[in-house]
Amino acid sequence: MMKLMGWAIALAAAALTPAAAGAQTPQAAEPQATAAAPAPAAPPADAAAATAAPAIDYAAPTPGIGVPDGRMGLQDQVTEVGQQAASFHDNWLLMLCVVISLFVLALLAWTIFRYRRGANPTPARTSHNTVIEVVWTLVPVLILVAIAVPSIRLIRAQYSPPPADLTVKVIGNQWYWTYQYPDNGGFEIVSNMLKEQKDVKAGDRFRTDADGPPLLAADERMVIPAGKVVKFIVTSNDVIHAFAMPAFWTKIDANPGRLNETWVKVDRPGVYFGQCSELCGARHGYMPIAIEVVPEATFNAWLAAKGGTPKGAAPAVEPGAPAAEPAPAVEVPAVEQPATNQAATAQN
Ligand SMILES: [Cu+2]
Repeated sequence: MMKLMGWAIALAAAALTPAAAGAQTPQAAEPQATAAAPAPAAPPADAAAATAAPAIDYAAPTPGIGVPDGRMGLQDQVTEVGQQAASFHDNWLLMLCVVISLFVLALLAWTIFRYRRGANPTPARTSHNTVIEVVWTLVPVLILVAIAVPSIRLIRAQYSPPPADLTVKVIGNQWYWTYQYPDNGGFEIVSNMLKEQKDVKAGDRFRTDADGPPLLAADERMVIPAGKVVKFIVTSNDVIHAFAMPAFWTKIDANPGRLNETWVKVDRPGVYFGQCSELCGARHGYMPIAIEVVPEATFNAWLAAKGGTPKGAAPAVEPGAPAAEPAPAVEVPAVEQPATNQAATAQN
């Protein structure tokens, strides 16, 4: 009985592993209290003064959503797959583990007390009991089936994405991320961690609380539209990195020479933070991922500011709709991304 229940628990734990992998260890632990930015929609006031001003007003982080806040357990999930997975983990797997563990503990305690030598001087010589043997075989099988069915359903949801509205190619580099938008003219965003004020030269841009927590804030965020299916093609330029965004239930390796694919659909506008999650060298801990989810009009404005175009811009005029409006006026002129990653070069 014990042995089989042990196997059942081990298998349950194995089934749990992908779920646990989605959880983020809040590595930037100490700054989280200070990361609570005032208002979710407050634009970073000082951004304009910086050398690399973002093309749109970035959202300030919302405490507790998309930002690690030191709590135990999973971050609040903002994708449907993430919500399913978190619920599967919290309400089913974890509960099952607790119930099985308590049951085994109770059996153990009962055996120790009831059948100790003092209370039971002549041990029974029973060696077979058909009913119990059938039960301890069938019950674990049923438990595993009860885990496997929702688990496989979740895997199917994760790996059979709906048709993508947008594709972003995510490339890991030592030690920063680049994001390419092949559907939108193929421009590229270079995203570096924002340093603290004490670590930069006078006049250089540094992190503020509106940018995000220390070690998680990035100078350029990946911007994606809200409510759209976004496909991430993930690869690397050098060593293995991993593209992880805990609030999206997304974690996938970035392998040089290979393309991995994952997808998200986020309805809630805002900024979300993740990190490279594969030990990739000396500055592994300094290549955060910041994703800004914005309404589509803002996304198009951002595209225009980056020199990109909406997907299928020219032919895509819906019948009956007025001629495609030009992207809303953007004050910041379109600036070419520098060919070299100066910030990364400077810090490496
Ligand atoms: Cu990395």
